[in-house]
Amino acid sequence: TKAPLRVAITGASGQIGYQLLFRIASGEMLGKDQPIILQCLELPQALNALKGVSMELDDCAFPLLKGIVQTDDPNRAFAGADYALLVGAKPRSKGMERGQLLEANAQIFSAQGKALNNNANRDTLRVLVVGNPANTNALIAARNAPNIDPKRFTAMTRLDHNRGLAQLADKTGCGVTDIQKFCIWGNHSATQYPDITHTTIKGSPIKNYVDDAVWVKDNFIPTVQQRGAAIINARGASSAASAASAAIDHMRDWTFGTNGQWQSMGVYSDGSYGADKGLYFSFPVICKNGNYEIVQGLQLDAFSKDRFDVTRKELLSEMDAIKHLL
Ligand code: NAX
Repeated sequence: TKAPLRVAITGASGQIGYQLLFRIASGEMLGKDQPIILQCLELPQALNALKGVSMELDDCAFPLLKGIVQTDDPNRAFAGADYALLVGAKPRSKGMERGQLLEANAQIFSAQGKALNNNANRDTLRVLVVGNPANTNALIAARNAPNIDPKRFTAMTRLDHNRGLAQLADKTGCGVTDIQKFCIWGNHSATQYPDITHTTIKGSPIKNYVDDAVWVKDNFIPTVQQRGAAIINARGASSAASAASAAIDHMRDWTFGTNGQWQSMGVYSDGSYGADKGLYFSFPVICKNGNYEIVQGLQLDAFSKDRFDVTRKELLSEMDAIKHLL
């Protein structure tokens, strides 16, 4: 039998945490034969709620769950961590400006980056930042962890990717697994660029199924970009189960591979396609042997280049707003 892996989750008693913990504990992220220890971080005022969640986890009698740590100390939560899902973040409060939101989160993620650096299992660690602004939070955490390879930090755009697949499946009447070579470029925000220019369906170019540039520009792209807001309007709360599902997909694929298929991940930019080196930027990636690689050699048309630049500039401006903390 395998030794347990340590999975740290911040914001563990929040809405996404409540959807995430049970699926991780049941083996959906790391496999049905992989024992795990959950290491949950929460704010002091949420520790009581976390205790309740932990009681429910006990009550599921998950065979793979070998322990639950409940703490408000990042050093304890990240001790020996093999995986870290950074979900907890400061939400935008009324009247708060964008710069203030970036700053408040930069404080949280710089502290967590340091705690990861000092406590996590640096050689195996995989970090996924879910808490918004996810890409810039990943940048700050990574910069504050000088002894960890920056490629071990990632930001979540898999929910955006999955949203795009669902829209395309609906439009074409095909299954989501028939759709390949779709990707999200850039920031997890309304400037993200969901790109179908390379997409195939059942192996043939998507234009054989959807040949409607107006639908792509005026319907598909804004629907994917604005999906988070549409969920809030309908549900009265932000996406939680779908976000947790995407986080599981991201970590599972990073670990076990994508069989040559593209997925989207916010990763450390090596300068590919002109995305400034060092930004955490969503690219099409292929995962293999426990690593990911940015898909190379794609041609971006003029429309794609414009969209790419908008989201790239937004990420640069986010970095600029918190540069004093880097
Ligand atoms: P909730 O407010 O329900 O839960 C957040 C939890 O984090 C709370 O329990 C809070 O006590 C805790 N927390 C806050 N600061 C913390 C800190 N410094 N250390 C440890 N815990 C802390 O939010 P939820 O709906 O779960 O969303 C969590 C984050 O995910 C938000 O930032 C949200 O914007 C972001 N999202 C990101 C998505 C993505 O695709 N990247 C999609 C879904 C989601 O909107």
